[in-house]
This record gives sequence, structure tokens and C-alpha cells, in this order.
Amino acid sequence: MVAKLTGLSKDVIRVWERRYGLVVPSRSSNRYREYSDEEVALLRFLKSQMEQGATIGALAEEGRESLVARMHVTTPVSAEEQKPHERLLDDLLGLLDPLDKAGFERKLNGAVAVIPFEEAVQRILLPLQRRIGELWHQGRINVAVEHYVTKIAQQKLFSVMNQLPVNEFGPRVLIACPEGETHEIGAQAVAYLAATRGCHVYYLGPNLPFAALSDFCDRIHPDLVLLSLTEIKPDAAARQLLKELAPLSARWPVAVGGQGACAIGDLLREVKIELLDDLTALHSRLMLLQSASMRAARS
Ligand code: B12
Repeated sequence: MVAKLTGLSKDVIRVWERRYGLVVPSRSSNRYREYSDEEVALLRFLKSQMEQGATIGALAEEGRESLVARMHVTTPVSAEEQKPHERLLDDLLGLLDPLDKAGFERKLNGAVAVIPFEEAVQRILLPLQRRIGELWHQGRINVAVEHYVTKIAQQKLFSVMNQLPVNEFGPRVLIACPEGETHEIGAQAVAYLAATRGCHVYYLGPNLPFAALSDFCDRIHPDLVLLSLTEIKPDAAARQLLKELAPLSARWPVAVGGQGACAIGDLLREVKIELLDDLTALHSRLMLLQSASMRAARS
């Protein structure tokens, strides 16, 4: 499976393990090698580095810790890795009516476990949230079933995020949905991505009142405030939102993303609020933030 996921042969993976110790899989009870998400991602990273001319000897000398750090700052998820896993999503939705809870969770857990988690977020969890939300909006599923699936997707994101080390010296990034915005999963995904890129994440969730947001920023002095906007607002409401955010963006760097933000790109240009139109743009922005924070630490 790992050979398939990485495009490396089994022999190469075993040699790298034996000779360089860059990946050290654990053994299951039946003696199969078990690789963590990070190890699969690292193998892919090594392969891409070698395609760009690096040698495995030099990479091994650099050491796993530095390679993993570099991997997180240089690899956005590729376009191929962002495509929704449509067949799996169809199968999952098929298990909801009548509800086969065990079958649904077995299938979802199995699918998420065999690919790097960041890819699972993009190809499975976010599209699943969209699909299930659409079914609810069309009146085709009960709100309880929607809540069940939404909570599972959210729990997965949080449980993986909570296992990441808190980088208290990383750039401070506050993530929330402002007052009136209750669609949460985009913000959660952003929080997860920021945490994996070494940021010190403050995740404040949906529908956060403007005054509370501003007050919290005064306490933590964020290096970046990231707001998720899913609902597309009519012009007057969008202008009102930007008016509410103006005092905040005058004091702190603020960026917005999500389909609601993309729809008001023109208005954003008039105020000091940056638009990050997708997760690749977010990745680049976080990299800039990281290098600025490293430069500041060195000087
Ligand atoms: C899922 C969903 C729900 C779920 C929300 C679950 C939850 N707790 O979050 C449920 C079913 C509960 C729901 C309810 C409502 N919903 Co709803 N919902 C959706 C749906 C299907 C998907 C939205 C979503 O979660 N997308 C997932 C995110 C991940 O995708 P995204 O927003 O495109 O974001 C991507 C990027 O832009 C990026 N991103 C997101 N945020 C950020 C931030 C930054 C900084 C960056 C860099 C990137 C980034 O990440 C994503 C990566 O691909 C949309 C329709 C649609 N297909 O979009 C309607 C939709 C957003 N809902 C809508 C509405 C009106 C509502 C309700 C107000 C309806 C009502 N009358 O009660 C309620 C209230 C909200 C609530 N939470 O109760 C409308 C909004 C209308 C509009 N003007 O835009 C929509 C568009 C449906 C429609 N066609 O009318 N909804």
C-alpha cells in the first residue's frame, strides 16, 4: 500500500529503512510494517527531492527531523491530491439511509487511515461535509443525520490536530468565523493546516462576535488573523461586515478565505484585508509568515 501511495518500490523503501533509518515503521501483530501518515509523506518528499537532483545519502545526512520540518514548509497538497474521492463519498452516503453506523465509520476510518491526513482532509472530509450539507439543504436527509456526519468529520480534524505539538514559539495565528458565519469546517481545516506548518494556533470556532474577536487580539497580539467566510453576502451586508472588521484590520494583519470571501474580492481590495482564495494560497501565506518569524528570531 505504501509503495502504491508513494510511487517507490518496496525494495527501495526497505533499503532506505535499513541503511538510513529515515523511516522506521512499527510492526503489527502479524509482522506487517505499519507506516505513520508522516512517514508516508516523508517518503513522498524524499522522492520529490531526488527528482529535483538530491541524493539519498545527502538527504539521510540532513537527518529526519530537518527533513520533516522542510517537508512541512515546502509541500502544498498537489492538485491531484485535492480531487474529491467521489466513489468513496457515494458509498459513504449510501450507508446513511438506512443508517449503518458501524459500516459508515468502518469505511470512513479505513479510507482516512491509508492516505496522509492532509490529503484525507481535502479529498474526503471537506467534500463529505459539502455533500452532506447539500443533501440537508435539499431536504433529502434528516438534520440529525447531517449533524452525525458533520460531527464525525469535525472530530477527526480535531483529534489529529490535538496530537500535533503546540509550537508556542511559532507565529501566532488566530482562526475563527466572524459573527453571523456558522459554517465551521473551512475554519477547522485552516486551523489544522496552520498547526501542521508550525504555527501557534488559537482556534475560536464559528459565529464569534466582533468585539470579542478584537478583544482577544489585543490580548494575544496575533501575527495573522484568518477568518473563514462561507456564506455569500449581498453587497450591503458584505459592506457592513467589512465595516465591522475595519478596526481589527487597522491593528492586525487580517486575511479571509472561503467562498463568501472570494465573492467579495473587489470590496476587499478597498480595505486592508487580504484575500486567500484557496488552501494553496494559504500554504504560501503561512510559509511567508514562518520565514518572517525565523528572521525575527535570528535578529
Ligand atoms: C455544509 C453546509 C451546511 C451545514 C453546516 C455544518 C457546520 N456546522 O458547519 C448545515 C447543513 C448545518 C448548514 C446550515 C445552514 N446553511 Co449551509 N451549507 C453547507 C454547504 C453544503 C457547504 C458549506 C461548507 O461547509 N463547505 C465546506 C468548505 C470546506 O468549503 P468552502 O466554504 O468552499 O471552503 C473552501 C475554501 O474556500 C477554503 N476555506 C474556507 N474557509 C477558509 C478560510 C481561509 C482563511 C482560507 C485561506 C481558506 C478557507 O477551505 C475550503 C477548501 O476547499 C453550502 C453549499 C455549498 N455547496 O457550498 C451551504 C450554504 C453555505 N449554506 C447556506 C445557508 C443559508 C445555511 C443556513 C443559514 C440555512 C438556514 N436557513 O438555516 C444554515 C445555517 C448555518 C448553520 N451552521 O446552522 C447557504 C448560504 C447562502 C449564501 N448566501 O451563500 C449555502 C451556500 C447553501 C445554498 N446554496 O443556499 N449548512
